[in-house]
Amino acid sequence: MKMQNQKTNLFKEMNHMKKLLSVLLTLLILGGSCVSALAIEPEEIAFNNIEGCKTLEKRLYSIKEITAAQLLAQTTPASVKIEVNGTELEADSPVPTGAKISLSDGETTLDEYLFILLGDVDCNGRVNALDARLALRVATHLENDLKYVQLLAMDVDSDVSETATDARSILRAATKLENCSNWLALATTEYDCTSVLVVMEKAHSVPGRVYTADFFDEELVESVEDLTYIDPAQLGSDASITDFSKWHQILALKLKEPSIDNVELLIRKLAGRDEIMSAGKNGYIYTMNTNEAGYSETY
Ligand SMILES: [Ca+2]
Ligand SMILES: [Ca+2]
Repeated sequence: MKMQNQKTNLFKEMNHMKKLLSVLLTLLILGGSCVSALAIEPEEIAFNNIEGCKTLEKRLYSIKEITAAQLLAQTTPASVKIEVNGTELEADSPVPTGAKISLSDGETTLDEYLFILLGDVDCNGRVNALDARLALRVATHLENDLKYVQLLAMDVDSDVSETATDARSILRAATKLENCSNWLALATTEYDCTSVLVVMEKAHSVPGRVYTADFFDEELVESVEDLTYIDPAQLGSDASITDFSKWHQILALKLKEPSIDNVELLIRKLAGRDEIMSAGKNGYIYTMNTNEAGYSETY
């Protein structure tokens, strides 16, 4: 009996030691990851201190032509690699739209950023008249075969569409007529990316009409919220509401997986739809020129 008790005590003791050991190990592991996180926190890397450069999520936007050496010299403390199509960029080469910037601690990759030189549509690291010409061809649908990153470089007013307005701005910037600092501010403005705002065409704007996610895009959209819902009891009491010829239904499409990439993908997918007058980023302030009903259509 005494032996049994001793054994039990020994087991208890061993279990206690095991628990202590596992706690110590956990602390060591946690401590280790804290140390490494502190030492090489990507957010502390000074991209945003580079004049004319700013990040939004994993994109590094620039409005200044910058060489690989200049970018490397100003990016500390992590070690940085700048690649274009898998080849490391020469030090004196201008960093083009589409370059991949990898940050590492010398061994493992910590983070990757996509470089976008706003206005550099042809991806050569310079903004000039050739970019404006290409942009105009895209805006007029003469050119449809651009990579996604080229669209990001062309959309200098950040409305998620590539238009003649963008092309004209790029031409003005290329000829030094336009100060493009607002491009950077627009491109890197953080916004609520949980939903996309949609303004329906009048013919598809019916008070109380319920739209479902699959009407828009069942892969990206989770649910639809009608921001213009009108209480049926109010109908008939207010002439401005019942005059449906001047009425647009405004919807918020909630995304299944909120991200700036998914917001932009959905807006681009909706762009060609006849039922939709416009689709835009949620929370963006923009004004439409369809103010026929006499109310301010500023959101
Ligand atoms: Ca260019
Ligand atoms: Ca645009």
